[in-house]
Amino acid sequence: MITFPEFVYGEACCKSKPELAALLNAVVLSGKVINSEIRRAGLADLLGDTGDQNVQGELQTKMDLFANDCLKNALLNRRVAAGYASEEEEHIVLFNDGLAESARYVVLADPLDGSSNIDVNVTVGTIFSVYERITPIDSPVTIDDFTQHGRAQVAAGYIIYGSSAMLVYTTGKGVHAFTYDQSLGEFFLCRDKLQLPSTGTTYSINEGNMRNYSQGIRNYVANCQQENISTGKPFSSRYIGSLVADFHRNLIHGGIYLYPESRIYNQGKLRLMYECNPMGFIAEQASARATNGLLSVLDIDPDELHQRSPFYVGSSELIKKLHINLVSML
Ligand code: P6P
Repeated sequence: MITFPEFVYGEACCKSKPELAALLNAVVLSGKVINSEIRRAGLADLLGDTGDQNVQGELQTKMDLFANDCLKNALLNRRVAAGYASEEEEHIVLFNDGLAESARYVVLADPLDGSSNIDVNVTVGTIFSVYERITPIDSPVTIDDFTQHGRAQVAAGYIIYGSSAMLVYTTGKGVHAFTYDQSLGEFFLCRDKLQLPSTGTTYSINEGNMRNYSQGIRNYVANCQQENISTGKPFSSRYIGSLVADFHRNLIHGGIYLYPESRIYNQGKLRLMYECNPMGFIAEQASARATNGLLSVLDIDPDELHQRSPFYVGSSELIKKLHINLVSML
């Protein structure tokens, strides 16, 4: 029974970077608090919307704001990060008290991915991404610290608030999973060096938007619905409306998640810096793939903090077949 702190401080890369281990512990602490509030949201007047919109023009739920403040304050109060950016913050947040500016890392997050599902008790999650700042220590962070290539991430992960709460993360040395024991208030290691199966028979896409997708996407989905040569069965369609939940299922059983560009979202809906890149880092560390239909999302040159990207993530064989469909329609 290894706890998360024991595991992360024992990781080679964290032995040389204790501040990174401390930062990840702060993220996990906020996950424990968010988990607790989610499970009592209906009793704590935390369901529903705030009536405001975030920078994305999406309705902000009360839990979006709670999760964002929880994560931001956990990082600021421990001075383990020099700055923060998230789906719920229009601009980067500078932690500009003296001690925080000496921190080496910045954190980007989707504090509560899939939050529109909260009111109907469907799984949601916190997605986080960590970079070493590129601006001088002891100076205020700038946007350049937050728009680095996805390959520059030093850590990424998610906390999924499902039938059980789980933490999945990587620091570039494999993907490790922990299950939360509510009675002990601790995350315990349940799987290390997780590998996402190279193939699978599940696809996740919002089929209600099918008319808005490219012919290549429609051809790929049609192929999934045909009898699978090796299994003699068609794929199963599973779409939860929560990236973390769909990704986590595919991490365990194999499968593919697709959020293509469309007439509604001409650059795709998901945000590159705090949804695609962290999930892409985890995917590649688990021998899977995460692309925008052409190249790994980790190789996309970021232009701005909240930019969107088409996003395809999952089993390497399924992504390869998708690319064949997309290229054949160019
Ligand atoms: P749609 C949640 O808002 C999210 O970012 C992902 O978690 C989820 O997979 C997707 O958007 C759902 O979007 O347009 O299908 O409702």
